[in-house]
Amino acid sequence: MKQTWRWFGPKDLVSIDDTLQAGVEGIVSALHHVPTGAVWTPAEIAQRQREIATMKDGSPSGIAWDVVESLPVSEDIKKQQGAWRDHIANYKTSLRHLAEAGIEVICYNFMPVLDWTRTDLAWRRPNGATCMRFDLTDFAAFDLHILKRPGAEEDFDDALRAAAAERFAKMDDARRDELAKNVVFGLPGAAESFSLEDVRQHIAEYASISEDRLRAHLIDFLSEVTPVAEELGLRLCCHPDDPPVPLLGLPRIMSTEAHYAAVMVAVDRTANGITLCSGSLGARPDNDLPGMMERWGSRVHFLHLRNVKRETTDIRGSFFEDEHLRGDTDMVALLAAALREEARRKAEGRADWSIPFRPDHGQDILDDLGRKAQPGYPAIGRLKGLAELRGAIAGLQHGAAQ
Ligand code: CS2
Ligand code: MN
Repeated sequence: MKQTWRWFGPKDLVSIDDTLQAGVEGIVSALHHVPTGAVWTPAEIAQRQREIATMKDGSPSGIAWDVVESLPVSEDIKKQQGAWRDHIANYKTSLRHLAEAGIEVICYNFMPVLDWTRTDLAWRRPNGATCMRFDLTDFAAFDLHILKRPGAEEDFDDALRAAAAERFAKMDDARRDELAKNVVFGLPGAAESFSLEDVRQHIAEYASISEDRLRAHLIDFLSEVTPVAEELGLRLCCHPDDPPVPLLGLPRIMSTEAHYAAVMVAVDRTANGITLCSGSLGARPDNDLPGMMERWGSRVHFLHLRNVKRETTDIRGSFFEDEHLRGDTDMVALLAAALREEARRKAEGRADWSIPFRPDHGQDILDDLGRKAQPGYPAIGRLKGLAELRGAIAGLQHGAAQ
């Protein structure tokens, strides 16, 4: 398995030099500054490749841009409105340019409006570390009393509505502002400028889009771009919904194994693949991550290894981002399934036998506390996660060799 690391570009507080000391073998990056829907030009792609290939003192880093995360899918494509056909044409052009640059793995997601959603970006653990957390009562308080979304009452039962009202009443203004900022933070582009009115507007535009319709739009998109990806030798991989439940009245279609199965079967080509994110899917007790890897491994082109601790047994509940080998996902079993998949691919002679993975998020620990890196992306917590995963892989491989 190839040990990769997400790098946000030259503005990232964690440098390429840092990643080398973490033992990273490849980089996951994106052209975050290019507006969604526009073409990624060969010049922009080449520039990012040079940035990754070079250390601060100008010497070669020896690592390359292996995975694109994300080549984003526009809201117009998701809704099939406005410029969606142009955006699909541009997506194909960007794929061509990426293939010409030698990049093969392309991650994207199909979450309407939102990317990931949390209520706390720095929730204190008993040992002083901080992590990201999703608290369902806080989230309901946001939806019902801060966003005041029409129809929100129907999403929560009596007990949860009462708990949310009580929680909201006890929050001071600072926490109310912070909660709104945290929830909105995971919206693409939201860090700059997203008012609550903007959020309401974006949500309202999905009023007539059911889950089935959104799924049909994803399948239409994939029917267009997968053959192009295949011809170019690329592998597309869809990241799951995070958390994997409907939120804010928006349809969600990539939250479970059944959701993935429907889309994998509808466009049944290897180039139409999966980003198996154990941190996202693991927030639901009915998602069996090692089993999904076993059953769908041949279509998994990228792994996000992160662990969450669920705080209830409900399908939709509170959770926090735990250390990589703690939490509710059996990470060693998931790694073992991934190694078995690699062995199968090798036996079949597949050129893509090596599956890239990244430690996904990490907790803030040691000197990263208060350092204000991108939430979820501190240097040391991810380094620790990667080191633990590397150790588990070495143990499994050693065991297999006995
Ligand atoms: C990532 C996602 O930071 C994260 O949680 O796993 O934001 C991911 O990059 C996108 O959803 C992929 O399109
Ligand atoms: Mn992920």
